[in-house]
Amino acid sequence: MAEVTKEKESKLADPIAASIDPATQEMIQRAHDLGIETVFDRAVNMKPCAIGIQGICCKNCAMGPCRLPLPKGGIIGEDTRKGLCGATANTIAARNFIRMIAGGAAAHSDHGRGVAEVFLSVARKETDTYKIKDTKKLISIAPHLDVATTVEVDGEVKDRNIDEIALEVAEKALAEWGKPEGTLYYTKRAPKPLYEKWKKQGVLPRNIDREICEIMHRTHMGVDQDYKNLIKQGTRAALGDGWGGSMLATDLQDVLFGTPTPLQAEANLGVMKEDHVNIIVHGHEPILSEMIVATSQKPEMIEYAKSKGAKGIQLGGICCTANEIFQRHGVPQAGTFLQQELAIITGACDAMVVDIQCIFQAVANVAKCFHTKLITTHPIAKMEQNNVIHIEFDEHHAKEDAEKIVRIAIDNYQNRGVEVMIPRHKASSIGGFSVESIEYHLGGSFRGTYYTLNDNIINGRIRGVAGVVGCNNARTRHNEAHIAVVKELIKNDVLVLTTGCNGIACAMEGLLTPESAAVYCGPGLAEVCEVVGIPPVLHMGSCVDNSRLLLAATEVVKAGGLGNDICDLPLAGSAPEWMSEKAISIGHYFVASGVYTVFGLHLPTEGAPVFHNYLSNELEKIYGGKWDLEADPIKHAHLMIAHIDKKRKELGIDKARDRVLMDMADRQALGA
Ligand code: SF4
Ligand code: MSK
Repeated sequence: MAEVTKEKESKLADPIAASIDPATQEMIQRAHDLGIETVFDRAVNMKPCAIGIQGICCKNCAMGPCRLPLPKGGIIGEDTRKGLCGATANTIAARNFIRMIAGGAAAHSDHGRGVAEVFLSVARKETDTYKIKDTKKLISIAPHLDVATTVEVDGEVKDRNIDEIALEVAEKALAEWGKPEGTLYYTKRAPKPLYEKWKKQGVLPRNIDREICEIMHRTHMGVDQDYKNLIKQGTRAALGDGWGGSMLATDLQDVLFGTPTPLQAEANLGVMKEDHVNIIVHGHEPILSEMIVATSQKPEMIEYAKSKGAKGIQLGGICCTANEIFQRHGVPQAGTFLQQELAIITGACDAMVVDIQCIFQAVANVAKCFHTKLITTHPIAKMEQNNVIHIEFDEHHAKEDAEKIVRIAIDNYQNRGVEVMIPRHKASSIGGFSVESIEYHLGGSFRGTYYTLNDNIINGRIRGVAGVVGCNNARTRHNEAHIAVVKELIKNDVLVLTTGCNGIACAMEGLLTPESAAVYCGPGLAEVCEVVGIPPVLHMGSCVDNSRLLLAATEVVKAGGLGNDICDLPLAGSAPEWMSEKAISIGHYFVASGVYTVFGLHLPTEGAPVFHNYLSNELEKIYGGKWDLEADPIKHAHLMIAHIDKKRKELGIDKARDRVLMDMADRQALGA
């Protein structure tokens, strides 16, 4: 007789252990009270695979999966582990790692392709739904795609017709995904020494799609068996993301929807309003969210909402859609990646509208417990559950689609149950620091450079700059590492640039306000923030907008006084709570651009010590940047600070900082 196994009893997550955020804790408790399971509970009940987490499980052919656990006590002598085909742990970990890069680069770049296609439609005047909003940005990016912005007529140089520029930019940009010859245009935007390194190493991306495709080929059973050669292709694909697909996505979005400038908003689940129709927009592409924002602000829609008994329409964003509509419209950020189910559990979410990336399939199950309409909108991202509505969104019918979606939400307002519980917690925030607006705030428009920023780095008030980015991960306490790393950095006078869910976490913690500088910063950074009127943490947008960080670093190099290349700068990168393949692609293009990059949690390379060492030590000799790993947030921040100090020393500016940090008593003693 077959043995009957008793189903294991599910445990519930401890709300306090699961998150540092009080709104999240309240909602986890409410989920328990209502008997609704969330990601926090699933994380308690399902442990990750100990071999997979170290990157040493291969399932690239049907002779596997081949699992190569590290022997107890580590490798002593020769590493003899092999898969059935003979693949070593290094080969397997490198193949898995670059497949993650391929996944991440594909996600960013396919998003970018979608934007480029809409841009081409606009340039061809096939749609009037979207328009070119920022012609100044269009003219600024055109030369980087080899598109002329002037013409010579009868010996006289004149401005070229803007429609012609737009069309040529659109065609050249879209061709970057599949051009048969040459290399990506935007790689030439990098500092020259960096570009030359890439050229010498043979890692200049040929086109965006090809590098991703080649990863899938090389990692197929029995192709590339050399971890160094594999990571070289990973580098080429990651650069095709950072300096290709993502950078094009950011630029073309700015041209279509406007380059962000600082705006004020609020963040956390408390931005939802009980007496309003609440629409949560979740995912990544502003093509959708821009239209939802515009539609929900139309007077006839607000009137329609009032006719149903609501006082108005409240939009809120989750994940990078939150960052996109925050930085361009000041729409509040309802939460990070790990709060998506919780927004529905408030009972006040009348519709959740999703497109692509970072969307839990579980939101459909949670929505079943409430009146919430869950609407998928993208042809490549559907859900199998029968309570999900699919309204395909395309640029030719975008207005009608957006109106249909907003009406569904309004009509649903009256179907709410009695049990609405919106946490009261929210914080004020300022975001929208594009490369251009930082230049304006820190450099002054007349100078048009990052001069003031460099000056303050050289004189030591600002110790250095850190890019802190990335996701939440249910394997660690929600937002704890994000906030601890950022606070430790600003306490030590490191200016933080943030994107993605780290940006939302910082907003929820009140770190995106100029006032937070006096509370959390060291004296040098606090002084700069006070004088210039900026927050110590500058919100630079969504995941694709990590490309803004690359260009900001390039501007710092150009402004002078801090070396000739990104790897010379007192700069470090971090993803304290990463989870997505996109984070690996971002991490790797930062490393290959010369940035010392520290990840939290773990890296899926630890089971292959030789390959892991190659990423953490050897890559630096080639590109100037390297990977590091530290789960403890304070140690994590101090690794970054140590790197920044090392770079200050190499630049000969370490003494300046000692002078700035002398307190008044020291100065008086010196003067005596
Ligand atoms: Fe195993 Fe090699 Fe097949 Fe991977 S490719 S599953 S290591 S036999
Ligand atoms: S949304 S990729 S959880 S940052 Fe871009 Fe957040 Fe990470 Fe998704």
